[in-house]
Amino acid sequence: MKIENIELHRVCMPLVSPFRTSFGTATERETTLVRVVTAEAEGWAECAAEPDPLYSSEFLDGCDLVMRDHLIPRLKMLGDRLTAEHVATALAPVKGHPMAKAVLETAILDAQLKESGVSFGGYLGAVHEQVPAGVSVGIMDSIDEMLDAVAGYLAEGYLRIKLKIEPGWDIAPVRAVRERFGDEVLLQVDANTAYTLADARHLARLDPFDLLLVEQPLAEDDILGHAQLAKLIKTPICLDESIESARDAAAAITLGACSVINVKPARVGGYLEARRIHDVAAAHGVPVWCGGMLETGVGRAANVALAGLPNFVLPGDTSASSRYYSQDLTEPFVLEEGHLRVPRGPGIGVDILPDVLAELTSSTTSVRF
Ligand code: NPG
Repeated sequence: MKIENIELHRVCMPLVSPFRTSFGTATERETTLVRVVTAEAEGWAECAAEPDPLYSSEFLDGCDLVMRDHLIPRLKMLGDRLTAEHVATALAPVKGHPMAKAVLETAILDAQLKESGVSFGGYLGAVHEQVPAGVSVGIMDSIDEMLDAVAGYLAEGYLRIKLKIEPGWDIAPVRAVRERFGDEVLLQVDANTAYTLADARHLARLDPFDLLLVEQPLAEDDILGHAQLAKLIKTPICLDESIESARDAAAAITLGACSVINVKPARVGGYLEARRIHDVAAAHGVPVWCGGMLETGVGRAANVALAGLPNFVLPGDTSASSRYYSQDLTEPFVLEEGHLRVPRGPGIGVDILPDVLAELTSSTTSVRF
């Protein structure tokens, strides 16, 4: 494939409500959209990194810099041999930076699939036309406020609730949701690394609430700690931040550190590695689900396609556009009886709305090939 040009568009989107996790509160979502222009098509993807390196070591300005000065020059060296399948190998000498690598690979894959008329779902091996949608509920100022939010999401049709937790906001919100909405609601919690193994006895107090899983309770590099914790609590442990590759997934499963995996393509360097994690987990009988990073319609489209693969058996953080944005960058993803439809058009299968993009863009950088 012959690339003519790669552009980086910095955009900032207001969130419909503040989103608080154990590592901070977001009121807007800033991202870099990558546009890859070829003779016959253009591919789009969005960077999942946040402005500050709090979820992981990557951050948005760092991603832009590493793309411009280190990653894109290596892609240029491939010339016409450049395809999405060659991107990871070409970029491997650059250590780390999975989110920066992922956005480039994804934009190139989008352009490539648009050239050949194949959808993301078709390329990745999706077997479902629609996927069940869960919703992630941030930490709030009061239990009542949180219960109102959960009531609203359940009324909209969301099929699974994920509560963000941290020390001081864990047992009480879970108990309150169970008391108000009953045992039938699919419920899970996400700690974003906020606990240590010394909290095992406290985390065991979640056991009676029949949660689907507790996500990333301990530090990302504490695989052994998760394996030990798994012996001390009954709630299944799901890993997110700890899993950056299929090799990580195989190791964590083998060591008993997790029995569920949250697959976020951005965290693992792209959709090709995400699919390998899906395959490794499936081979071990470990279910996976698709995580989210507050994506606009651009990133959501590709995530929904991935979530159509057979071992994505739990509802993902694949919410409707309206969960985060009153105006999305694409036609909005909408809930249909608790599901999102997997786009069927070529590539990611959704188009950017040019007027919205223009309004939200603060800067554009162009690199000629
Ligand atoms: O629905 O897109 C979504 C967000 C789901 O809670 C969510 N994401 O830790 O998984 C997470 C969290 C997150 C958001 C992480 C933004 C990093 C950035």
